[in-house]
Amino acid sequence: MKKKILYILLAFMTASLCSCGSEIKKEDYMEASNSSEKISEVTEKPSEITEKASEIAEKPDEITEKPNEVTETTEDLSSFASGIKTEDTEKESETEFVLNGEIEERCPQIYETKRSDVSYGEFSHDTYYSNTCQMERGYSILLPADYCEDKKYPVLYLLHGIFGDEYSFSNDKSNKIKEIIGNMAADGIIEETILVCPNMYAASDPDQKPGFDSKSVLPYDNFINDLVNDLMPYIERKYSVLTGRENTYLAGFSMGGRETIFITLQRPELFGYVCAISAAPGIVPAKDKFMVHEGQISEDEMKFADGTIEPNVFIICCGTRDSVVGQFPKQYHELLETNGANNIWYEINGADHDNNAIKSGLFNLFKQIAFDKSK
Ligand code: FER
Repeated sequence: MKKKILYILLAFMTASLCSCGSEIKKEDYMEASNSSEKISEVTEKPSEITEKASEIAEKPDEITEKPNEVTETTEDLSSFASGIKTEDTEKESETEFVLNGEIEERCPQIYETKRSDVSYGEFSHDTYYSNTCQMERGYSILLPADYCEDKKYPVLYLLHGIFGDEYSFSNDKSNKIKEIIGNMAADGIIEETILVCPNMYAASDPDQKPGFDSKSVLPYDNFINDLVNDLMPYIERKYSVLTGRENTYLAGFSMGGRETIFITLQRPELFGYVCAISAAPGIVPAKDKFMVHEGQISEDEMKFADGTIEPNVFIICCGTRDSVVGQFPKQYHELLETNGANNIWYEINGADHDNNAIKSGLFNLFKQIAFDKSK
C-alpha cells in the first residue's frame, strides 16, 4: 500500500515537472487566461490536446474580428502548457551521421547524448547596458569549454518563448543544447561556437509584463533594436568572436521563432544562418484563441527587400503535433515562398511544442551550417 502511494506521488511529481522545451510557465498561461481551473485538469490525453491544437491554430483567413481587438479567452489555457509534455511515440533516430544537405527530422542520439570524452561548456550569466531599454539587461552565455582569447568563435543568438527570459534555455537540461553544440564541435562538424541567450522582452518599463494582448507583446517586437544596437555590439566587444553574417547565427523557439523571422527579414545582412522553430503567430495579421494579432508586417511584406542579401540557410520547422502554434509556421514558410524568399521548411513528426522540436531545429541548423561551409 505504502509502495502504491509512493508510486502515485512519484508519478504526480514527474508529471508536474516541466521537462519539455517550452519556456511557457504554467502559472503565466493561467494568469494570462484569468483561469481559475485546477492544475489537475491539465493532464489531458495527447489526442485531446491535438484536437484543441487544431481549434486554436485558426487560419488567418478565418479572421473575423478587427485587428487590435483582444479576444476574450475562455479556454483553459493551462491545458496547452501541459500539452507540451506529449508522449513521444517516434523511434529513436539513426546513430550514423553523414554530412549532406538533407534534413534529419530528429536530432541523432549521438549528438544529444553526453559523452565521457568531451568537455562541454558551462552557462554563465552577465548583464549589458541597453540604450534601447535604458537599463541594465541580463543574458546567459555558453562559451566552449576551452574558450580562449587567442581564438575567435562564431556566435548563435538563441531566442526564448513567451514568458521566458535569459535563463529559459540554460535552466532546462532537456533541450540538450550543451550536448549538441559540444558533440558536433568535438566531431569537427561545426566550429566551436558561442551561444548567447538574451532576454527577449525589451521593455523600457521594468514593471511591464508579457501577456496575450498587443501592448504586452510590443517589447518582443522591440527586441530587434536591443539586439542589433546594444547586445550584439556588446558581445562583439567583450568576447573573442568572429563577426559578419557568415559567423553570426540566429535561432528562436515559438515567440523567439517569430522574432527570428521578423529580425531576419529586417536585417538579412547581419545573419547568415537562421532557424525559426515552432514560430508563434503575429508576424502577419492573424487570430488564434490567445489573441488577435495586428501583424508586424503585411503578408506582401513577408519577403526580403529587393537587392538585399538573403541568409545562406533559413530554416522554418515545427512539430506535427504542435499544440500551441499549430499551422502558423507552415503559413510563414508558404508566404515566404510565394513572395520569393528561399527557406527550408520541414516538420518534425510526432513532436509537440517541445524540446524534440528544439533539438531538431538546432541540430539541423548546425548541420546546414556545416554543409554550407563545406561547399
Ligand atoms: C500566440 C500563440 C503562441 C502568441 C504567442 C505564442 C503572442 C507563443 C508561444 C510560445 O512562445 O511558446 O497567439 O501571441
